[in-house]
Amino acid sequence: MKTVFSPLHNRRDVKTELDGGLLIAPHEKPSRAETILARVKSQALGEIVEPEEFGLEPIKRVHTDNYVEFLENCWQEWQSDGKQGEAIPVFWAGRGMRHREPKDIDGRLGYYSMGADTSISDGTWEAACASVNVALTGQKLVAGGERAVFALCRPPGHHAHADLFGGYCFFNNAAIAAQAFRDQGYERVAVLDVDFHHGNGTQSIFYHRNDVLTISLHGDPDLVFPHFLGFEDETGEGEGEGYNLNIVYPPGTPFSVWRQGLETACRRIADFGADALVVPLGVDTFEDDPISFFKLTSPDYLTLGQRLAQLGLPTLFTMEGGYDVDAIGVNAVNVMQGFEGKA
Ligand code: OKS
Ligand code: MG
Ligand code: ZN
Repeated sequence: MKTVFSPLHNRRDVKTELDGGLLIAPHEKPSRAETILARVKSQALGEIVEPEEFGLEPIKRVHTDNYVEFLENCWQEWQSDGKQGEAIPVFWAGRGMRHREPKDIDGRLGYYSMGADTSISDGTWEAACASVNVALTGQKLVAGGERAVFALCRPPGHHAHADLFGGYCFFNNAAIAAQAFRDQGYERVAVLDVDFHHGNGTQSIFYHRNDVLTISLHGDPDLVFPHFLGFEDETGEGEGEGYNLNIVYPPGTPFSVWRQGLETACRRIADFGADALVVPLGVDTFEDDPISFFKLTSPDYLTLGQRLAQLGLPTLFTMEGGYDVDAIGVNAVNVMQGFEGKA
């Protein structure tokens, strides 16, 4: 299997994550991608290709013009304003207030975000664009006949809405790739999000549509991020009714339970008659993940890959979460090797 990788991911290297009242060293750090890449190489998974440049047009099929413009200029505006640290949103439009974009950078940061966990600094824009190019290059390779491709995206994307960043995400790589499949004539695209967290951005982007089926397996949002979306009664709206599926699990969930939801998801994708599959892949479902609460083990990722391959679909994997850096390479590449038949 080919892997798409851009060294530009390392331009995303913030020093702060607001967590538990402290500015900690971010969980979402450059060594994550480098460790996965090293495992791709040591396992000789396949060719490693650099992304092509696709520009902003495919991004704007999913994200709003104003949001894209905000992200491009945010760091410059923050600095021009004389701020000392990294750009962190601290104000939001609460209930009863106006959802209206103000001029001030503090106001705009709140308007375009869902949390204060994701700081912005120099290089965030460049890395986020490179991450989209990684996903779109993978999509192009799959559309060109590759059975499956691993888009080693960083920063991740599945929390990003059409006009919101947060949860370490800026552009929704998986949604942009799914839309690219649609724009190239694929009629029905399935997105199966196996990251520990709800794929709220992807759900939101396609919530009113029946041409992209969105499914996410995740930790109960009553207990974990994103807190305000991802419940099982969210099934889609309008034309999209019945085309969103959330499968929610409690703390301590082992693979034996998690895989039952995977089975439900795979049957739904087969019924849907998908002609392409995008898999936002997080390995923060791992038992030793520092911020999550599922109990998957390294061999379980081989089984996951095997089951996804049985769908028989052209498949694009986009890398999402996973914060036990010691295990992230083995776990992510195990999915690819399981897909290719390794037991
Ligand atoms: C804040 C924790 C915020 C969780 C962000 C989730 C990132 C992720 N301390 N998404 O898939 O892995
Ligand atoms: Mg998920
Ligand atoms: Zn995650």
